[in-house]
Amino acid sequence: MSLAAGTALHDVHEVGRDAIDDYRTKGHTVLRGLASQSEIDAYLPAISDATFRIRGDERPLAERDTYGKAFIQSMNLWTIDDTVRRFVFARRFARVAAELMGVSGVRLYHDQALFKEPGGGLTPWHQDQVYWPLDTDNTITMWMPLVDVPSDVGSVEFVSGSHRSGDLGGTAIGDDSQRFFNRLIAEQRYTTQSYAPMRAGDATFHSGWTLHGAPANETQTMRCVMTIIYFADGTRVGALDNPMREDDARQWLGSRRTGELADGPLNPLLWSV
Ligand SMILES: O=C(O)CCC(=O)C(=O)O
Repeated sequence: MSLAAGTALHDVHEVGRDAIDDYRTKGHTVLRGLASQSEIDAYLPAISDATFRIRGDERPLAERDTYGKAFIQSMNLWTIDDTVRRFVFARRFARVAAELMGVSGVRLYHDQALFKEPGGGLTPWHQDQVYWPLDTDNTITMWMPLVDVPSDVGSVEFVSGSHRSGDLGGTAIGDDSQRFFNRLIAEQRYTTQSYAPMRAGDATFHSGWTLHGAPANETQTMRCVMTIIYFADGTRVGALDNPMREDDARQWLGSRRTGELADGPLNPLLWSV
């Protein structure tokens, strides 16, 4: 498919000081209008098509576990579709990620579509970096809805300041992590924040250690979201100290081992000064 002119997503989107301060203090922030409606219109069909082409679990919602009910999760769509590749390789987005973290370059960890179905369940509380064998705190996810997300559709809720504590000791995403972190949030009197309602093309950014989850989708509309995960250029592979990290190193880091540079064939440099 050929894309209309003006949809290259390589221009500069200025990141205000407030967003940078917010990100560093709270571990999350929002940039409204990072992509325009016409840009979203140009990319949504390809992202949606690729998402369903490699979708894993096709069982009805009622037969899935809590994690399976949370969303349809399809990863590294850029490797199967050239249009999606242009979206994921957008210098506009990668530069924002670098500016928020305060680093001079970012590499791709992986992309993932997260489509919360009508009636889809909550996304249990979790910390992403439990899964990521990256020896840095400079990891960040851009979470961009491709459709408008009213408050009852299940937008991400972030636990402010939780990124500063590193690994909070929870387990992999699921019922146990939901229980564990619900208790921790109450005990520590953490503040949570959601940016709902969101428009298509708005984007939140959260750090790899920021605790987050999302409510269920109580509407009849699919919550189509695309995410891109970046890490600072120069990062080395960290400890492969749980099966998820072993798995991730194999899938996303070209089987690099602890101490080696995280610069596998699936980790292109997407922006540098
Ligand atoms: O989209 C969701 O419901 C959760 C998003 C999430 O966990 C993430 O982007 O890391």
